[in-house]
Amino acid sequence: MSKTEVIQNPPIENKPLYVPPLEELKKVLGSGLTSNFADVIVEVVDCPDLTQQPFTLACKGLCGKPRLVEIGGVPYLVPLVKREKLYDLKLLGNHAELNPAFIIGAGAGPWPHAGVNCEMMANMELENGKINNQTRISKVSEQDDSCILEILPNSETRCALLANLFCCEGKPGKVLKIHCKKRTGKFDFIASIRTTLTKHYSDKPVGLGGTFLLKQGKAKQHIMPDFSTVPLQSDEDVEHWLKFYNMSAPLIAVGTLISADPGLDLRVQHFHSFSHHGEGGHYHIDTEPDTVEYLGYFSVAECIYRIDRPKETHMVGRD
Ligand SMILES: *[C@@H]1O[C@H](CO)[C@@H](O)[C@H](O)[C@H]1NC(C)=O
Ligand SMILES: CC(=O)N[C@H]1CO[C@H](CO)[C@@H](O)[C@@H]1O
Ligand SMILES: [Zn+2]
Repeated sequence: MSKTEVIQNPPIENKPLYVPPLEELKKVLGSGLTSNFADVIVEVVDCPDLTQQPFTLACKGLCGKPRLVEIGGVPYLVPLVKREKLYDLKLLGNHAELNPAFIIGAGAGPWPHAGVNCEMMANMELENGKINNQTRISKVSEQDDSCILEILPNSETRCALLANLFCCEGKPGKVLKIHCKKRTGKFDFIASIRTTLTKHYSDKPVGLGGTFLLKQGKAKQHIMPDFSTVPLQSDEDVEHWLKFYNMSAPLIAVGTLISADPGLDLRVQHFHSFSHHGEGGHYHIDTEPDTVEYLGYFSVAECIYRIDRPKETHMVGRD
């Protein structure tokens, strides 16, 4: 029998991250990203009101105690699902010591709500127990394999198995604005930011969280179908099991990246995107590099909370 109670007191580890000045990041990324994009503009700006179009997030800004939170991990999904790994993002305000808490990012959605395994694009605000939930889930249609995107009700704040979240107080403030057009290299938008940071800061962990808009073009994205009943043993098994789509701009992506793993068994980048035209899923890369355009806003996280880290781990399925 599968249990559907959430884990109330998961083990939590906490580590500080390296926080370079925004002006330094502007220089490092402004030059580094040109190896992957033809047009690159990186600026330090006041965060625009992200509740407005085109971002439509639950809070205005990415500032105030910025932090990364990674929950669980792929080892709870692969080779076989551990259904008891169910978490409540409502408890995250306490776990990550934030109130109010703006929570955005990528994870596995609440299968007890959806009836099946699903993707989650977390996008919510918690304040004194009050919830403004704009979180989406996407799942694979059992009729025709098409994408079904839904907004979760305020009463549903659970997620399952794994999540990479950026949390802060949702306040205005200075952020990094990254605007790139025309991809000339092999890296996706987030991998090009991450690898640029790794090259410059080597083993000092720099963590960014926030949002980006795929303004133009399409993106290769996946949605997890319902849990596999046969064990998934390799990256190839996982690829065959996942459903892939070419999803259209505009896509609004939320998630996190980190330049180096400070010994916490992390997923180093993870973004999910949603839209207002019924599509959403796990972002891999744009598919029309000549015309692609990205606009992102990011904050630098001061620390990372690692919640319920898997004891038995592996590197399968982390792409
Ligand atoms: C997505 O588009 C690419 C060409 O840009 C094509 O090769 C690929 O098969 C498409 N994938 C899906 C899942 O439709
Ligand atoms: C689907 C749903 O319940 N959405 C709600 C999310 O929260 C806002 C603000 O509390 C409500 O207006 C939405 O109806
Ligand atoms: Zn994902």
